[in-house]
Amino acid sequence: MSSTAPDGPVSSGISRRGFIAGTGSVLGIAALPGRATAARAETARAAAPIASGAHVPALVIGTGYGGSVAALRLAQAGVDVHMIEMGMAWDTPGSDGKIFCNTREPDYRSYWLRTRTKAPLNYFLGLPIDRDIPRHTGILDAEEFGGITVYQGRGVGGGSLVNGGMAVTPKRENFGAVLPSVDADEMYDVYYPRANAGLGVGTVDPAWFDSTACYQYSRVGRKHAQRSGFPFVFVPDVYDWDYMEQEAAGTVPRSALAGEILYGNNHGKKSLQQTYLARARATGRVTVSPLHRVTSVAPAAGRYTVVIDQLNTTGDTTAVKTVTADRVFFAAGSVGTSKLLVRLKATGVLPGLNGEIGRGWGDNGNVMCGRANHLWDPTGALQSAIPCSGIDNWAAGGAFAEVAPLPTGIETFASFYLSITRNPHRAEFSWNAAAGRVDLNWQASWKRPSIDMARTIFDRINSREGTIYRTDLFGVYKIWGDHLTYHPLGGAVLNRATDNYGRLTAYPGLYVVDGALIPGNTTVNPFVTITALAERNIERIIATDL
Ligand code: FAE
Repeated sequence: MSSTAPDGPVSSGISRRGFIAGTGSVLGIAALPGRATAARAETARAAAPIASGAHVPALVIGTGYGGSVAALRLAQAGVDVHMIEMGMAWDTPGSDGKIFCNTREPDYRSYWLRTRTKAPLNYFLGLPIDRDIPRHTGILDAEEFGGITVYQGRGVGGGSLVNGGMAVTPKRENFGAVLPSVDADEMYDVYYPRANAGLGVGTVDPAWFDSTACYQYSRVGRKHAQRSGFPFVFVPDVYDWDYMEQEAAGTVPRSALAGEILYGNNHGKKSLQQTYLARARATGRVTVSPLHRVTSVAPAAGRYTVVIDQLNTTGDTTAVKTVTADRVFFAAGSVGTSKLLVRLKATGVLPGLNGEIGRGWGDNGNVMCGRANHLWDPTGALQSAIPCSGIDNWAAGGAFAEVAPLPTGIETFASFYLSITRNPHRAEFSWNAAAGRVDLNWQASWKRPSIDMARTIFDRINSREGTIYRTDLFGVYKIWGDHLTYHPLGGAVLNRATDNYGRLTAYPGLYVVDGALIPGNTTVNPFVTITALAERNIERIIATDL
């Protein structure tokens, strides 16, 4: 599998219909690129990875939400952008003809440089389900710190490659706690709508939801929530809902209905590759270097010197490149950006970064659990891997719970949930000089408040339904999946580590544009807020700094 290959035409692994659907909603709000622009886009796609000695006006570290928004808007403003991405391009099918592997059959494509899978839900019926795999630059990183495993996407598209696509705008009354220094009116009038349009967000058709076998598990979740008096809400998603209906009808290849999610969706999901990044590339001004990892950013005569390792697919460094950039945008995700900035400050490369660097990191209060239903409440052998609903007990109990799938392909009689909770704990990244790495001081016991908040929902449901918690999903007799997060946030918090628009003010031309800006919690799933904040900040930066 050639992993550095540039993007080709729509590959056989992604259906043309799915691709067009994916880009269509975006192209609908943007002018179609003209022939000259399209030709330049082709040139960008064919471009070789960045060369040592190159100079670029804008260098973006990472290709997730923050990076993709920054790249698109800079390019539209006439700035040439080079994006550096440590993960693979994910544009070339493997020997099975598919780009991504299935959640039920993880192979070399599944994990980032591991020799054994580390499934978030790692037991079933009390038995461990992890298996050996070849070490490869796979798509999902399970990065282990002392007290928590942080799951992140690796590749062109960042977290959008592996996530559930749940695209949730926080309730307005909760926004003040999410980003206290940001004008809520502007966000809800301008930037959240812009982000939702750019991401191609949609909601399941309620009539289809009520009739399809693949959301039986969600309907059971609704029944149980409502009988206990909790508000049940539909949750928007970037999955193409028309495509999913066709999957259910058997007229197109299945993705969500074939259990694809954690290791990528071969069809249906509008990842950033199909939305923001497609538009960015169509400008002809954006080039991407996959399998390149930034290791240093240092000031040099009014510019920045950026050191980059080129990787092969077993994770070895095959070349070290040095380039210069007028501006550098840190978009390596909450963990990636925080680790870089903390190390560069502590090792004297960027000593002027302020004391807030590395602080304010939170897990968005993530905690998982399952409930064992009665035999008359089956949740279905066929489950869409894309969640579409939640239980909102934020105001009363500090928890918002996704009704999540267990797409095992067999009837489990289980209801499964990922809760986002108002966990008050915040951790700090620090440089461990002896070990030569960045540590995070999160404590495993800090999940206790999250469990208590999730219990405000599920204790009541269990009591009403006469059901119990599953104890076989996270170990032997272990109820709570409290060892992980999917939603790392913070580490370079807005208006503390940066100014109120993400500028690292000690170093003009350095910016943070990703989830590192958000102080630990978004009350709901985070990527719409990350996208909207990036839209707000880059608009200001383009207007005033360029
Ligand atoms: P992110 O998307 O993580 O992108 C950072 C990129 O930078 C990655 O591609 C990295 O490989 C790359 N990178 C890191 N370090 C370097 C370096 N040194 N040099 C070059 N490249 C580098 O950042 N959120 C939702 O809102 N809804 C969901 O349904 C949802 N489900 C999720 C399910 C899973 C399994 C996971 C893991 C996450 C989920 N999330 C969900 C979280 C969401 O994907 C995440 O908040 C965003 O992706 C974060 O966006 P950023 O732009 O901050």
